[in-house]
Amino acid sequence: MTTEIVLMPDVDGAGDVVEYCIELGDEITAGDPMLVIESDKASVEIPASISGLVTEWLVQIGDRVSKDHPLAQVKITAQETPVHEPINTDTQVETVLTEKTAKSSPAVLSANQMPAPQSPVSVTPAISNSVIKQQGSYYAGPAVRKLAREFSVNLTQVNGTGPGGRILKENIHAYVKQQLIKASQPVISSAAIPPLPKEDFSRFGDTDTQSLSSIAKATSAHMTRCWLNIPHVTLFDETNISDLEAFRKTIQPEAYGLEKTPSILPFIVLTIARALVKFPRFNSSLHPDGTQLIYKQYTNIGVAVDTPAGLVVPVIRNANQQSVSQLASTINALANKARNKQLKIADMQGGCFTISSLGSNGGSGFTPIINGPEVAILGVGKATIKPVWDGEAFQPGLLLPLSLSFDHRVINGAEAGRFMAYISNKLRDIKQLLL
Ligand code: CAO
Repeated sequence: MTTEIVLMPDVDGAGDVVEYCIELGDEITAGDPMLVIESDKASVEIPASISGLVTEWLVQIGDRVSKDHPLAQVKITAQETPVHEPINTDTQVETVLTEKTAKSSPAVLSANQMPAPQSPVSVTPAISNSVIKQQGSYYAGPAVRKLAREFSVNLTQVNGTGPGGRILKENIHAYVKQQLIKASQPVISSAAIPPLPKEDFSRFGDTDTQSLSSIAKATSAHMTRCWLNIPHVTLFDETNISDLEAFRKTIQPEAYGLEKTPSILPFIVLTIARALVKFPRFNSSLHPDGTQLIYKQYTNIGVAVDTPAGLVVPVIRNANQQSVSQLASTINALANKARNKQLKIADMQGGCFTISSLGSNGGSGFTPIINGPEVAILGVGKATIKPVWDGEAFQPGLLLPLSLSFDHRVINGAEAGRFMAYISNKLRDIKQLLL
């Protein structure tokens, strides 16, 4: 029996040993991966050039190695003289480019970069066919890659929970399980959306991963569906609510059985309810086959409520038939139920139009996502005092920013403009709204 030394082949520069693919004493066959090295460009599996028993590692994890560095001692177990495996151009040595390299010129390792086998020591055969993963990078050992190949799993899609984000076998199992569950569920989006690249944030500092609440998960899936399925257009306006605000301040809440003065919101809800009657297209939904509009004969308005568990949208029934004080009381009751997690599914169903008011928090405008299958949503920003031209001079006015997102399959810009003008005028002239 003879002993031979396996040398590092030419892999286009030096790299660090990051993983042994086999144990000491293991029997290897020429072509089997022996270890993985990682350079600033790629992770590369180094295959054995000869068959035999690995008796000693000549490198440690973390060692920097370059061409001709001794890697391992191998005892040749076969009777005959060892035969160095010829270069097999079909052998795949997986090379995983880092993002840095992928963005610049990909360094494809080719057969003609490799040295010819030498005697008496063995040199790993040429790395003949590099497989370049262009969508993000990953780290995975050979056994994991083999398992991934068996399941036809694209490793760039798998979250690695091992050290430094390395992909483990259990990550593959979890991924396959997740895909099977997904396949048994209805398809969420009609388009094939390329995934965002995965990032290992721990490379840049400490991280803390927390699960989303069930409300947040549901919101995430619903918002994604709405965003992907509905062609949104958003129209902006500002309306002078100085009179409304002055009137609001005169309201004695006790006189109406209210705990506190109604905010601007019930006035906006009432305005929208009236607008839905005047502009019935805004109170419709597109039939799923896209050929019919379903007009609703009721004015149920959803109000987005921010709660510690996430965003929920309880629905005010027949808002057009309620007074401002009734609406104030209804909104208050629903918001309290929402914050105390007491809303029932039915409280959040049957809406025709949604209002998302960020006003008390701040922000001069935003583009709200339509709460499909509704066809429009009103975003309300924070009212601020601004100069308003009255025809002769600038006067201070309390201006309320409004943003109306509409489904452009159902509503065109001119209709949206008329809808916006209507609600702007009603909110500006409080008498018109209340009479
Ligand atoms: N500009 C300036 N002030 C405003 C305002 C606006 N647009 N909207 C409300 N305010 C004022 C109110 O008038 C009230 O003033 P007073 O104390 O003088 O009466 C004060 O801000 C507090 O209002 P509020 O927030 O308690 O009540 P609301 O009726 O305006 O809103 C609710 C109720 C439930 C909608 C709100 O608490 C909430 O959860 N908003 C968040 C909605 C959200 O997150 N939307 C985002 C969806 S997209 O992620």
